[in-house]
Amino acid sequence: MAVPKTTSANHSRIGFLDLAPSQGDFAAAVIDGMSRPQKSLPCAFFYDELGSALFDRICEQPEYYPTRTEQAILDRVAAPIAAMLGPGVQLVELGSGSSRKVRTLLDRLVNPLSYVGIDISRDHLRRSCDQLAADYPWLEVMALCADYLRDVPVPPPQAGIPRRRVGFFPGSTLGNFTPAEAEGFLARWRDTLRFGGVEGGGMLIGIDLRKDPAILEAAYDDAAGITAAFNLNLLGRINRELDGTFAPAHFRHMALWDGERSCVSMYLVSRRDQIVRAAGQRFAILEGEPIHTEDSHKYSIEGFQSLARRAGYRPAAVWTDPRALFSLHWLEA
Ligand code: AVI
Repeated sequence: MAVPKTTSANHSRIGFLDLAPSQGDFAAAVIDGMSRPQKSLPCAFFYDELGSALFDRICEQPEYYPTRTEQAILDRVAAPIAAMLGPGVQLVELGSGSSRKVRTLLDRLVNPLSYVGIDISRDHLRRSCDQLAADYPWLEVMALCADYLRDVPVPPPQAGIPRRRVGFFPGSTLGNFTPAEAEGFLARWRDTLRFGGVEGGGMLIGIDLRKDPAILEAAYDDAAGITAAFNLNLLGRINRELDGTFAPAHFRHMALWDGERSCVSMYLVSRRDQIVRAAGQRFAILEGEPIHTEDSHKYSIEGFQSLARRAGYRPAAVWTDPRALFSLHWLEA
């Protein structure tokens, strides 16, 4: 973990706190994953500068329905949500990325006290929080570069004690954890959302729903090849940052629906027998051998609400779209 640094950007109401994982964590994860019988690379490392930009392009692909569907739900229900939350909220966005969807909420919330954007991709985070602070000059904005899977010390607003702390976790990113990890993660964040005994906190979270496997597999293997480029960029990142010798052309992208585990799994499949070096190690990879890179779990509404209950929340409201592709949940902490 890097030494925390707090700096103020050019905007008077924006702060920056750097708790980003170190390069050593990336190297250790690559060595560990590539040494397993079923090789794997952790999806948290997709999001370097290029990976974050590719993810933004995935969200615009016609096959990738989650982003626009969740945005449409938010457009419809942001006003009632804002009325329910009331004034004085500290809004904490997990994996804030380009901080687009949160604007729909910020436009409706009554005098929110502060916004904290947490993301692992430092420059992307800084740029989007700078832009947010410029567009919402009355708002206290904190950019927190951190891995929100770990314990993140969320600073209270400078402006005083919030009436409630609200976690905003859109995009069904929770689906990238196993259900057990998701439960543990929600339980840990529950403590953060109930900080200092402040009542009324909760999590507003987007969850992708189970559906026709053909729709799901297409969403993770778009015709324009953007998801393939996003997946292959993980190898490019290893080359750039860990002295890797991966030839991305020697791998192909694959996305498969696994009905039993209720997830779409992504792999990079080797096109030939090859020896690859990375982080000072050699790895032998066989033709046809898959390197697992990501699982994206899909839930039923009831299945997700049970998981949230086990994590200590009270599922208080859920909104969905007319085709029931996606769901947005309000979980009381
Ligand atoms: C960030 N996360 C929710 C995306 C998903 O749908 O699982 C990541 C992604 N992977 C491929 N396409 C999008």
